[in-house]
Amino acid sequence: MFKNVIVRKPSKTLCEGITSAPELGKPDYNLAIEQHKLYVEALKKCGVNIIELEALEEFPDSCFVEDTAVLTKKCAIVANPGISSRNKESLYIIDTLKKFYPKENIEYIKSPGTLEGGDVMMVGNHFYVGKSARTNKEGITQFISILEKYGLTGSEIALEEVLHLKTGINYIENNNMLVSGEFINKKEFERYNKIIIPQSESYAANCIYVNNTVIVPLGYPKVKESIENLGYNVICVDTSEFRKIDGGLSCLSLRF
Ligand code: CIR
Repeated sequence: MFKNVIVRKPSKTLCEGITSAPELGKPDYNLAIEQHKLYVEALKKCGVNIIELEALEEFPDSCFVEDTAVLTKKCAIVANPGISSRNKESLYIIDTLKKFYPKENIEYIKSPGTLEGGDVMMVGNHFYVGKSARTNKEGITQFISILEKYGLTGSEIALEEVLHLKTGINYIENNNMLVSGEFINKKEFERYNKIIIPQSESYAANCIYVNNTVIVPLGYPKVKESIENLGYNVICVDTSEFRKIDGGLSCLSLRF
Protein backbone atom coordinates (compact mmCIF):
# COMPACT_ATOMS: atom_id res chain seq x y z
CA MET A 1 0.00 0.00 0.00
CA PHE A 2 1.16 3.51 -0.73
CA LYS A 3 0.31 6.09 1.92
CA ASN A 4 1.87 9.21 0.44
CA VAL A 5 2.42 10.77 -2.94
CA ILE A 6 4.64 13.76 -3.71
CA VAL A 7 3.86 15.87 -6.77
CA ARG A 8 5.27 19.17 -7.99
CA LYS A 9 3.17 21.77 -9.81
CA PRO A 10 4.17 22.39 -13.42
CA SER A 11 6.15 25.58 -13.94
CA LYS A 12 5.28 28.26 -16.50
CA THR A 13 8.59 27.36 -18.15
CA LEU A 14 7.20 23.88 -18.86
CA CYS A 15 7.01 24.70 -22.55
CA GLU A 16 10.83 24.73 -22.60
CA GLY A 17 11.01 21.16 -21.26
CA ILE A 18 13.27 18.66 -22.99
CA THR A 19 11.56 16.77 -25.79
CA SER A 20 12.34 14.06 -28.31
CA ALA A 21 9.06 14.77 -30.12
CA PRO A 22 8.97 18.45 -31.16
CA GLU A 23 6.38 17.54 -33.80
CA LEU A 24 3.80 17.24 -30.98
CA GLY A 25 4.10 20.98 -30.32
CA LYS A 26 4.75 22.88 -27.08
CA PRO A 27 2.72 22.13 -23.96
CA ASP A 28 -0.05 24.56 -23.08
CA TYR A 29 0.61 25.74 -19.52
CA ASN A 30 -3.02 26.30 -18.52
CA LEU A 31 -4.08 22.92 -19.84
CA ALA A 32 -1.10 21.28 -18.12
CA ILE A 33 -2.21 22.83 -14.81
CA GLU A 34 -5.74 21.51 -15.37
CA GLN A 35 -4.45 18.03 -16.24
CA HIS A 36 -2.16 18.08 -13.22
CA LYS A 37 -5.14 18.89 -10.95
CA LEU A 38 -7.08 15.95 -12.37
CA TYR A 39 -4.04 13.73 -11.87
CA VAL A 40 -3.96 14.74 -8.20
CA GLU A 41 -7.72 14.11 -7.92
CA ALA A 42 -7.26 10.61 -9.37
CA LEU A 43 -4.52 9.88 -6.84
CA LYS A 44 -6.74 11.11 -3.98
CA LYS A 45 -9.36 8.58 -5.07
CA CYS A 46 -6.73 5.89 -4.48
CA GLY A 47 -6.64 6.86 -0.80
CA VAL A 48 -3.23 8.49 -0.57
CA ASN A 49 -2.09 11.64 1.19
CA ILE A 50 -0.85 14.21 -1.35
CA ILE A 51 2.16 16.46 -0.75
CA GLU A 52 2.03 19.12 -3.45
CA LEU A 53 5.26 21.09 -3.89
CA GLU A 54 5.45 24.52 -5.46
CA ALA A 55 6.57 24.97 -9.05
CA LEU A 56 10.26 25.60 -9.70
CA GLU A 57 10.38 28.12 -12.53
CA GLU A 58 14.11 27.71 -13.14
CA PHE A 59 13.59 24.03 -14.00
CA PRO A 60 11.20 23.47 -16.95
CA ASP A 61 11.02 19.69 -16.34
CA SER A 62 10.64 19.85 -12.56
CA CYS A 63 7.02 18.62 -12.48
CA PHE A 64 8.56 15.22 -13.33
CA VAL A 65 9.42 14.84 -9.68
CA GLU A 66 9.86 11.06 -9.99
CA ASP A 67 13.30 11.60 -11.47
CA THR A 68 14.68 13.31 -8.35
CA ALA A 69 14.55 10.37 -5.91
CA VAL A 70 13.74 6.72 -5.32
CA LEU A 71 11.62 6.07 -2.25
CA THR A 72 11.61 2.63 -0.66
CA LYS A 73 10.05 1.30 2.55
CA LYS A 74 13.43 1.45 4.23
CA CYS A 75 15.29 4.41 2.77
CA ALA A 76 15.07 7.37 0.43
CA ILE A 77 17.70 7.66 -2.28
CA VAL A 78 18.24 11.14 -3.69
CA ALA A 79 18.96 10.81 -7.40
CA ASN A 80 21.58 12.67 -9.43
CA PRO A 81 19.86 13.49 -12.74
CA GLY A 82 22.08 12.83 -15.72
CA ILE A 83 21.29 15.90 -17.80
CA SER A 84 22.65 19.28 -16.77
CA SER A 85 19.39 21.26 -17.05
CA ARG A 86 17.79 18.91 -14.49
CA ASN A 87 20.73 17.99 -12.28
CA LYS A 88 20.01 20.42 -9.45
CA GLU A 89 16.30 19.54 -9.24
CA SER A 90 17.16 16.77 -6.78
CA LEU A 91 18.38 19.34 -4.21
CA TYR A 92 14.80 20.63 -3.95
CA ILE A 93 13.33 17.31 -2.84
CA ILE A 94 15.56 16.76 0.19
CA ASP A 95 13.65 18.93 2.70
CA THR A 96 10.43 17.09 1.91
CA LEU A 97 12.11 13.69 2.27
CA LYS A 98 13.38 14.72 5.72
CA LYS A 99 9.75 14.92 6.89
CA PHE A 100 9.24 11.21 6.12
CA TYR A 101 12.64 9.54 6.58
CA PRO A 102 15.21 9.81 9.39
CA LYS A 103 18.33 11.67 8.22
CA GLU A 104 20.44 8.49 8.40
CA ASN A 105 18.08 6.72 6.00
CA ILE A 106 18.42 9.38 3.30
CA GLU A 107 21.10 8.29 0.83
CA TYR A 108 22.59 10.09 -2.15
CA ILE A 109 23.79 9.10 -5.63
CA LYS A 110 27.02 11.05 -6.07
CA SER A 111 28.88 12.23 -9.18
CA PRO A 112 30.32 10.82 -11.36
CA GLY A 113 27.37 8.50 -10.77
CA THR A 114 24.11 9.61 -12.33
CA LEU A 115 20.65 8.17 -11.84
CA GLU A 116 17.09 9.31 -12.55
CA GLY A 117 14.08 7.84 -10.77
CA GLY A 118 12.33 7.12 -14.07
CA ASP A 119 14.94 4.43 -14.63
CA VAL A 120 13.99 2.55 -11.47
CA MET A 121 11.13 0.05 -11.30
CA MET A 122 10.20 -1.48 -7.96
CA VAL A 123 8.97 -5.09 -7.82
CA GLY A 124 8.57 -5.94 -4.15
CA ASN A 125 12.03 -5.76 -2.59
CA HIS A 126 13.80 -5.84 -5.96
CA PHE A 127 14.59 -2.78 -8.05
CA TYR A 128 15.29 -2.97 -11.78
CA VAL A 129 17.48 -0.10 -12.96
CA GLY A 130 17.75 1.02 -16.57
CA LYS A 131 21.19 1.91 -17.88
CA SER A 132 20.22 4.83 -20.07
CA ALA A 133 21.42 8.15 -21.42
CA ARG A 134 20.57 9.53 -17.94
CA THR A 135 21.59 6.72 -15.57
CA ASN A 136 25.16 5.47 -15.83
CA LYS A 137 27.04 2.39 -14.68
CA GLU A 138 28.55 4.17 -11.67
CA GLY A 139 25.11 5.45 -10.61
CA ILE A 140 23.74 1.91 -10.81
CA THR A 141 26.64 0.48 -8.79
CA GLN A 142 26.09 3.09 -6.05
CA PHE A 143 22.33 2.51 -6.13
CA ILE A 144 22.58 -1.27 -5.77
CA SER A 145 25.08 -1.04 -2.93
CA ILE A 146 22.75 1.36 -1.08
CA LEU A 147 19.84 -1.06 -1.58
CA GLU A 148 21.90 -3.97 -0.24
CA LYS A 149 22.66 -2.04 2.95
CA TYR A 150 18.92 -2.14 3.64
CA GLY A 151 18.35 -5.78 2.65
CA LEU A 152 16.95 -4.85 -0.77
CA THR A 153 18.27 -5.93 -4.17
CA GLY A 154 18.76 -4.37 -7.60
CA SER A 155 19.73 -5.39 -11.11
CA GLU A 156 20.70 -3.55 -14.28
CA ILE A 157 18.63 -3.54 -17.46
CA ALA A 158 20.32 -2.20 -20.58
CA LEU A 159 18.10 0.20 -22.52
CA GLU A 160 18.34 0.66 -26.25
CA GLU A 161 15.38 2.74 -27.37
CA VAL A 162 13.47 4.44 -24.60
CA LEU A 163 14.36 7.49 -22.48
CA HIS A 164 13.78 5.82 -19.12
CA LEU A 165 13.11 2.21 -18.08
CA LYS A 166 9.55 3.06 -17.07
CA THR A 167 8.88 4.74 -20.41
CA GLY A 168 8.48 1.20 -21.74
CA ILE A 169 7.74 -1.17 -18.86
CA ASN A 170 5.75 -0.91 -15.64
CA TYR A 171 4.83 -3.30 -12.87
CA ILE A 172 1.21 -3.18 -11.75
CA GLU A 173 1.57 -5.74 -8.94
CA ASN A 174 0.14 -9.30 -8.76
CA ASN A 175 2.92 -10.46 -11.10
CA ASN A 176 1.45 -8.31 -13.92
CA MET A 177 3.94 -6.40 -16.05
CA LEU A 178 3.02 -3.96 -18.84
CA VAL A 179 5.67 -4.42 -21.54
CA SER A 180 6.27 -2.58 -24.80
CA GLY A 181 8.87 -2.51 -27.56
CA GLU A 182 12.35 -3.58 -26.49
CA PHE A 183 11.03 -5.15 -23.25
CA ILE A 184 8.57 -7.62 -24.79
CA ASN A 185 11.19 -10.32 -25.28
CA LYS A 186 13.74 -9.45 -22.61
CA LYS A 187 14.65 -12.57 -20.67
CA GLU A 188 14.78 -10.66 -17.37
CA PHE A 189 10.99 -10.28 -17.49
CA GLU A 190 10.08 -13.81 -18.63
CA ARG A 191 8.75 -14.81 -15.22
CA TYR A 192 6.00 -12.19 -15.17
CA ASN A 193 2.52 -12.24 -16.64
CA LYS A 194 3.28 -9.89 -19.52
CA ILE A 195 0.63 -7.56 -20.87
CA ILE A 196 1.92 -6.69 -24.32
CA ILE A 197 1.34 -3.06 -25.21
CA PRO A 198 0.66 -2.61 -28.93
CA GLN A 199 3.06 -0.29 -30.76
CA SER A 200 0.17 2.06 -31.57
CA GLU A 201 -0.41 2.59 -27.83
CA SER A 202 3.19 2.40 -26.62
CA TYR A 203 2.89 5.64 -24.61
CA ALA A 204 0.40 3.84 -22.34
CA ALA A 205 3.06 1.36 -21.15
CA ASN A 206 3.57 4.06 -18.53
CA CYS A 207 0.67 3.46 -16.14
CA ILE A 208 0.79 3.59 -12.35
CA TYR A 209 -0.55 1.13 -9.82
CA VAL A 210 -1.83 2.80 -6.65
CA ASN A 211 -3.61 0.63 -4.08
CA ASN A 212 -5.46 -1.70 -6.46
CA THR A 213 -6.29 1.06 -8.93
CA VAL A 214 -4.30 1.50 -12.11
CA ILE A 215 -4.15 5.02 -13.51
CA VAL A 216 -3.95 4.83 -17.31
CA PRO A 217 -3.37 7.71 -19.73
CA LEU A 218 -6.55 8.81 -21.51
CA GLY A 219 -6.88 7.78 -25.15
CA TYR A 220 -5.37 4.28 -25.16
CA PRO A 221 -8.43 1.99 -25.26
CA LYS A 222 -6.63 -1.31 -25.88
CA VAL A 223 -4.38 -0.87 -22.87
CA LYS A 224 -7.31 0.27 -20.72
CA GLU A 225 -9.31 -2.83 -21.67
CA SER A 226 -6.42 -5.24 -21.02
CA ILE A 227 -5.93 -3.80 -17.55
CA GLU A 228 -9.65 -3.84 -16.76
CA ASN A 229 -9.78 -7.48 -17.87
CA LEU A 230 -7.23 -8.28 -15.17
CA GLY A 231 -9.74 -7.05 -12.58
CA TYR A 232 -8.23 -3.72 -11.65
CA ASN A 233 -10.16 -0.57 -11.04
CA VAL A 234 -8.98 1.84 -13.78
CA ILE A 235 -8.96 5.64 -13.80
CA CYS A 236 -7.98 7.45 -16.99
CA VAL A 237 -6.17 10.78 -16.84
CA ASP A 238 -5.31 13.00 -19.79
CA THR A 239 -1.58 13.70 -19.94
CA SER A 240 -1.40 15.15 -23.47
CA GLU A 241 0.58 18.24 -22.40
CA PHE A 242 3.19 16.22 -20.50
CA ARG A 243 3.55 13.74 -23.35
CA LYS A 244 4.77 16.64 -25.51
CA ILE A 245 7.88 16.78 -23.35
CA ASP A 246 8.35 13.03 -22.96
CA GLY A 247 6.55 12.81 -19.61
CA GLY A 248 4.00 10.26 -18.49
CA LEU A 249 1.96 9.31 -15.46
CA SER A 250 4.73 7.81 -13.38
CA CYS A 251 7.09 10.77 -13.90
CA LEU A 252 4.60 13.14 -12.26
CA SER A 253 4.82 11.66 -8.76
CA LEU A 254 6.78 9.85 -6.10
CA ARG A 255 4.63 7.20 -4.46
CA PHE A 256 5.62 5.62 -1.15
C1 CIR B 1 13.15 14.85 -19.52
O1 CIR B 1 13.60 14.69 -20.66
O2 CIR B 1 13.81 14.70 -18.52
C2 CIR B 1 11.70 15.27 -19.38
N1 CIR B 1 11.33 16.07 -20.49
C3 CIR B 1 10.81 14.04 -19.27
C4 CIR B 1 11.06 13.26 -18.03
C5 CIR B 1 10.20 12.05 -17.94
N2 CIR B 1 10.42 11.39 -16.71
C6 CIR B 1 10.27 10.08 -16.54
O3 CIR B 1 10.05 9.31 -17.49
N3 CIR B 1 10.44 9.61 -15.31
